[in-house]
Amino acid sequence: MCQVLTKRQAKMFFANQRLDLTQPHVMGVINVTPDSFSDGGDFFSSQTVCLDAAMVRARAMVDQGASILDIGGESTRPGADLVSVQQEIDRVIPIIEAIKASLDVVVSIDTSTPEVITLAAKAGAGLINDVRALGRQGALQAAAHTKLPVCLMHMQGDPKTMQNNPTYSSVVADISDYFDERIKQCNLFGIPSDRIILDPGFGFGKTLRHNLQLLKHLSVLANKGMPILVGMSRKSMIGNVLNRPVDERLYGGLATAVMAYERGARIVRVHDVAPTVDALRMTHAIINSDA
Ligand code: 8Y7
Repeated sequence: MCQVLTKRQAKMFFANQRLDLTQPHVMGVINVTPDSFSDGGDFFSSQTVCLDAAMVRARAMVDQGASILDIGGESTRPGADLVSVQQEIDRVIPIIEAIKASLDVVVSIDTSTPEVITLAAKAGAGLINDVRALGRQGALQAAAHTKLPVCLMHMQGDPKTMQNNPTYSSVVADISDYFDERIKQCNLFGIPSDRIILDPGFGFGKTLRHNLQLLKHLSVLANKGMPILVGMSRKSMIGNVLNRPVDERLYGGLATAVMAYERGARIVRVHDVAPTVDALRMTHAIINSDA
């Protein structure tokens, strides 16, 4: 079991909300894209976002125990269409505003775009979740200016080509080195380490073997002392092991969530909130029992 966060690191402020990261937290995925991998188009009708449908999903996830909702307007699936900055803004800002107006939950903005980072923070977002680890021009400055926590995710290559024969000398050590470099950059631009969350980026430029190795040895990354976030829900690493289509990966996904939590992850990004909350509450009770 990993208890790697100090008391100070265990409490993190997400805009006006504080989360105790000694406990497991479930982040529910709300994709406002027409083309995301496992839930694209749920809230779209003739290319327009359906705010009401997205809010029904958001409310259900909060009722089921999600403490964070991750709002994304740009699909990072291999080969997905590029969206313009304005399109991304039009997709995500109304839903952030609607959630903040009626639900008690941390809103995470899944974006790499500096303009979206700035506007999402103004609309009430409490976390910046960037699969490009603030690597786009201007993203570090924009994120620093918001004073919000950031999740730095590792990706090898870019979404179009990342699954073409990804290679590492050692996947865990390489990603650890990558994080050290990105943390240094964040610090230089005014994002202190106590506002940084790390995510190894399951499925982003990784073979099945790399993904399994990363999960098995996740505690190496957790030992850096920063909170770890993981996203494996419905991903092909589950599909490839179990030979199951995307809508039959829940049970496999629960196994990954439990193992990640036991190895130090504190935020688990999922599509299926209720079952994951139960699995992690149960795991937490066992780990913290004095028997
Ligand atoms: C992740 C993510 C996606 C992940 C973080 C999908 C936006 C692909 N995956 N963000 N986003 N971590 N932090 O299948 O693993 O959900 S999109």
